[in-house]
Amino acid sequence: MKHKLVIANWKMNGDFSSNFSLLKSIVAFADKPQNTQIAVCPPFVYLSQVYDLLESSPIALGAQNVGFAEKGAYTGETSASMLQEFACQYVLVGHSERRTLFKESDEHIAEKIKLAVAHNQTPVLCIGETLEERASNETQTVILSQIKTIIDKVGSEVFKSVVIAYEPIWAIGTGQTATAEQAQQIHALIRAYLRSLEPILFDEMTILYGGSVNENNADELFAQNDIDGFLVGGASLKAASFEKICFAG
Ligand code: G2H
Repeated sequence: MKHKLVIANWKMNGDFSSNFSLLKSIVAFADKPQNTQIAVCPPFVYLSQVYDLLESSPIALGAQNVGFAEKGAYTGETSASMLQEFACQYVLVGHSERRTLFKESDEHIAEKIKLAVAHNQTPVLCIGETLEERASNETQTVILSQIKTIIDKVGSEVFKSVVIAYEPIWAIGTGQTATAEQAQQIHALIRAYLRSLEPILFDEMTILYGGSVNENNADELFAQNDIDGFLVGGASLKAASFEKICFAG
């Protein structure tokens, strides 16, 4: 049975009360799905609450973002060393919402990855193509160039610690999921490309799928050879849906 990683990306949702109920449900089933690591990425202000509630559970804590500098005058930012104090194990970087809405550049993404790795966190690098790029047959070029750009900036030794999340932008929060075949095709492409670059260092890299994953499509997606798990947004806010996704396969 292949190992599975399922990361809940709560985005800008939640409050003390709903976080409490949701986590209570997740903690109750978290040790049951076999070979599965579950992680939860709440908004920053709830890291402390979630850290306390996850104590002694097998669920890992993650952050939705991290600052691109170690410390200093960066109003509104949170550093990798601060996240380390909450034992954050995963950090999302380069999510399309951050690239698009907050103009996050490849330079910043690379710095975030370096800092996260230096603080023992696993960066989850999100990549994906737009609908227009897919329509004009540019998906492969776009995806591979997003990966190569970051490898060139951080170096292979750092990049080997990255988890990749393939999230076609047209499938994010739209209810329109890539078919299992479409997702597998890109995951296989990514894996082959990584192995061609660094056969040993990149051999075991984890590649997640994200974009409208739900309780109905998770089984078929996870059955694909090169899909190692999921980055889940909307469906991670509903305990019953998230549970089925964690048990997928
Ligand atoms: C993609 C995904 C999680 P959703 O952004 O990162 O969100 O599952 O709501 O499409």
